[in-house]
Amino acid sequence: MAKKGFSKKESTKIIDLAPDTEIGAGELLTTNQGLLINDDQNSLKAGERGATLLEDFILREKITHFDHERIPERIVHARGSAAHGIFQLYAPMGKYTKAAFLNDTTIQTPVFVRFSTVAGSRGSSDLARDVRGFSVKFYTQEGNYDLVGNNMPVFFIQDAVKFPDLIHAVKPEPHNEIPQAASAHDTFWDFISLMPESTHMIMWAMSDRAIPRSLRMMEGFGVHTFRFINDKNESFFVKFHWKPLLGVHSVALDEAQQISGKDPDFHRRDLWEAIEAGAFPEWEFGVQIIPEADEHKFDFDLLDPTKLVPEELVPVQRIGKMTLNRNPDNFFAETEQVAFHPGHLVPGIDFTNDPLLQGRLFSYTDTQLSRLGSPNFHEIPINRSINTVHNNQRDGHMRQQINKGITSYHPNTTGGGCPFQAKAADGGFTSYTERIDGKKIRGRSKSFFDHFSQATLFYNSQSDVEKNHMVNALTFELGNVTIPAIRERMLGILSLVDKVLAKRVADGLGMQVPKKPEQPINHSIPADGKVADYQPLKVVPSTDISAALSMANTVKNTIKSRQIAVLAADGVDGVALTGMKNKLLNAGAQVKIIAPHHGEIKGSNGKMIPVDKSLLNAASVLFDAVYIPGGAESIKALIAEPDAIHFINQAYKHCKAIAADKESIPLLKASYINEKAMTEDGKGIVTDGNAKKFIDAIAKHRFWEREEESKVPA
Ligand code: HDE
Repeated sequence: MAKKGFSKKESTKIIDLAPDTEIGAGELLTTNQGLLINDDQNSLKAGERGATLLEDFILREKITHFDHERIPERIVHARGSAAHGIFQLYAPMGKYTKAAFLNDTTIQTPVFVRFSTVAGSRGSSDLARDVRGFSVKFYTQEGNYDLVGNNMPVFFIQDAVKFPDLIHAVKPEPHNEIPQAASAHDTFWDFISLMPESTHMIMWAMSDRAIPRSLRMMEGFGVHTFRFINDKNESFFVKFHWKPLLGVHSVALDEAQQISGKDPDFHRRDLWEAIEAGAFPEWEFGVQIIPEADEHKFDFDLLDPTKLVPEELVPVQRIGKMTLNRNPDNFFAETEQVAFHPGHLVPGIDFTNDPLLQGRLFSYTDTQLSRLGSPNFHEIPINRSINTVHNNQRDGHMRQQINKGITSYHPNTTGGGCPFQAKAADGGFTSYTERIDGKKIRGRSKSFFDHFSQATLFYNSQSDVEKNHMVNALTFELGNVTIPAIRERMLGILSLVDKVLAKRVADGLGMQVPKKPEQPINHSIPADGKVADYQPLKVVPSTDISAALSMANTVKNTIKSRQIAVLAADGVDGVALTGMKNKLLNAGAQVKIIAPHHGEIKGSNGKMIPVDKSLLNAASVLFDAVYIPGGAESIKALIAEPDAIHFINQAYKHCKAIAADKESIPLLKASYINEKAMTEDGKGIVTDGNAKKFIDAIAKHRFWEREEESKVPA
């Protein structure tokens, strides 16, 4: 029987129950058979200096278990971090979907969310230029629903059959396994330059969206068009969105590269620490709903995963909020063993025929079998449904459930007919009765043939700064390509997106944009095979610019959970330091005192101030902003400290808010900060120690316009 729903209290209980905790933890050491162990320091030997005995079953058990500790990492999305939380609906969605968790505003649905990079291995850097996975498992009363999305709303390819090629091309090259977690190499760009359908996604991947400031500051997208079904069996197309309440923010490319060295766990740590500090990340759940009748009203195909639905055409309705409020207890048990699958559905949500989505529906269970090693992966605590599971599936590796009785088939009389099929009144999943008429073909609809107009829409929607960053990213990536013909082909493709973009990248590469771009091969061969139809179509999009595509228009009203560095040395103005620190803390930021050495520093008022990190352990790229309190002695010491100069200089180069007291201005000058920026308003440099101005500046995230003038030697 399906449970009726969960009160706030009950759902909390459920979160606490999963995963299983160690029983008797903290008591005496035992073997896996429960035998008490008296000596865990020495193996069993033939005499004090003798050989180890094969009969040492305690040693063998321990080492054997150790030998088998690793399971295969995910073939894609291997590097990930996750957290528990809850989802709460704002208003019932019964008009569109019968999904129970989207109809009851009184329940809190437990969720487990895993964020990931795609290309790198499990130990790779968080800051790689890459798409981020955004997978949400909703533990609903009707079974688990997985929304396995990304932080970009489109994808590289239109058909699942190309996925292994895409991934082979982006992964480290097979002869020398270089480069790790990077797309800046020959095979990736060779593939892309021959795949015009990837152009729109390439614009996203070369934008700053691919180097997020935090996993908490990313949007999420279901990518494919899905279906909602209501209790009258009416269907609506739906696109899913996650909108972060902290806004969508990124770091600078140079910064990302440096963070990869200074703290490759930057995103993982940031997520963990924010949750530990009670700064729970929040996203609103958004839907774009399109009536069935409007399926063909767009200048693109809703089934084409290389297209988005501009918010100007169909607004995003925010229907609920997800809050991540608990870190996992054990990385392996939860984050590593969680098994997502776009085919984990609940009644009221269904697929469309998007050919990329259709292929995914096969892949995920298949990969769980190889990674987790058994069809019983649903019994691992993190994967368990909170609704009771009853069926006639039996046995298999590591079966946990002990099924009682003699009945493992249906129909039966031996088990009284149980488990019964659910009757309509009980709920249950029914696929949408979509009408399908067609010939069996291997081909693609002509409505998938436009590969450039939304790439241009994305590019045109970016601010000037964002465009500059895309030019830099493309110049960097193609600069790492060693085969000139690949670069040239890519310049040809870029010229079909925007001529200026192509020219700027070409200038950076010291090349010419090809006068006649090599006609991109269109892999979308239509069923009728007419050669003239092979070429990409150029559609004029119904909107020139979409504001939602630019991060420049994101929320910039909070400094909650931002990391602020305070640079200080002995003799610092302790009163100013404490005053600013308290104001920043009150506004929700995290503040770290950084000094030339660990331990404590002595304030000018004689009070000792604890140091959080030394300049050796800290780095400017790990902070959002920097404050330099006055105190003549402290400033003198910091001016003589190259690491302090470098710290401020980098914060300036990366366009971060900087605040200094009047007395600290000589240190700013010594750090090569453009004096104009120090005096002009709106450049993010506060020189009078005013906390309010500083807080407003940090909330703006970055002063990218400083980039042009801040040619500094950091
Ligand atoms: Fe995945 N993808 N994918 N993918 N994907 C996997 O499943 C696959 C695609 C996405 O945090 C794998 O358990 C195919 C699009 C995320 O555990 C695998 C195709 C989108 C995650 C797989 C796609 C995604 C995965 C690897 C083309 C965005 C991480 C390990 C048809 C909508 C889930 C695993 C986690 C993981 C296959 C395309 C998102 C191999 C065949 C498009 C977020 O099954």
